[in-house]
Amino acid sequence: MDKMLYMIVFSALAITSMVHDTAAQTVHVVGDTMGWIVPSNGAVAYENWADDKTFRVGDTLVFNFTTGRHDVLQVQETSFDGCNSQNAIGTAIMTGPASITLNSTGDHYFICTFGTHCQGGQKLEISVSDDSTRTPGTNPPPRSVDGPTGSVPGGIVPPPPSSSTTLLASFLLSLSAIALVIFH
Ligand SMILES: *[C@@H]1O[C@H](CO)[C@@H](O)[C@H](O)[C@H]1NC(C)=O
Ligand SMILES: *[C@@H]1O[C@H](CO)[C@@H](O)[C@H](O)[C@H]1NC(C)=O
Ligand SMILES: [Cu+2]
Repeated sequence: MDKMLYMIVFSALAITSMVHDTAAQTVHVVGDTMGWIVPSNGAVAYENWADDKTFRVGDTLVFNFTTGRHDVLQVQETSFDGCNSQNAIGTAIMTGPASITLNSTGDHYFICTFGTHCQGGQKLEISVSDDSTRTPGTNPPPRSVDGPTGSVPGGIVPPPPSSSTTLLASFLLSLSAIALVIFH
């Protein structure tokens, strides 16, 4: 009977943490419908795009570009300013659309290494804050997709934590509480 009890408690905890995790991330489609291109108005385009957004650890950036026309490379600030690939962080992603999960806090810099695209303004600077800076006491926003398209490559957006999942989690939690009382 003890084994059963542990199993119930464990699944309840696992599901609860799953629900918690999926509630936190946001998918940001860089430039929204503009995608990842050389903007007609230069670098200000992506500055404006990033301006009113909050990026947090666990969020995903989607660089939407045509494979073979552009790429994405994360670099350090000096290379971002000078538009070169010298201080690269990792390797360039050549296949579009490219999804990049933000795993660390601080400033993140991305450029396109094709021709003079970066000089033309195809560069993105964002500041990533800690996941825990979400206002306590308020419900975190559900996993959502920025921008008007509402779709990600492949067209699959993980559903927001549904009330049925939450219900299942609370059901299992109550079940384990009951089991504790009965089998103790
Ligand atoms: C972030 O972490 C995920 C999962 O560990 C990994 O797949 C991904 O490559 C990481 N992203 C970056 C930009 O390091
Ligand atoms: C990427 O761009 C294509 C062509 O403009 C568009 O059809 C698609 O919806 C875009 N994908 C995303 C995630 O915005
Ligand atoms: Cu480019």
